[in-house]
Amino acid sequence: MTQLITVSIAVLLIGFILWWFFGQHQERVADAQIKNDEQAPTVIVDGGYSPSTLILKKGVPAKVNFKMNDSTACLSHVVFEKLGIDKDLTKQKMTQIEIPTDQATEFDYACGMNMFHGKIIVKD
Ligand SMILES: [Cu+2]
Repeated sequence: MTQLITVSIAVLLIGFILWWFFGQHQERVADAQIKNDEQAPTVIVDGGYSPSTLILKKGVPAKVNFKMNDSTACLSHVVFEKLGIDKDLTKQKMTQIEIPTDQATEFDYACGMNMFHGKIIVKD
């Protein structure tokens, strides 16, 4: 009986470790909705970026809203290196960032410390 309990706990523990390492870091990809010839998707900032990969339609003006649900200093800034953008997300609940969609490309962004990463893909 004791053995059975030990084995059960071990299996649960292994399952938890697997979930922790592989489950949590699963990438979420989302397509932006187009409304009135504009796309204004929302990225939720809470212990990371959700969705971590956002797909925008090429040629449609895009403003990405970063909704700040995180209170740690780590995620307080969002940095788009390629665009020269470094925004403080803690000033307001929602921060709008304009993303050029004139050509198919990818924009990587990160928190101010380059620990959390997200990606915006512009494509046809
Ligand atoms: Cu950070």
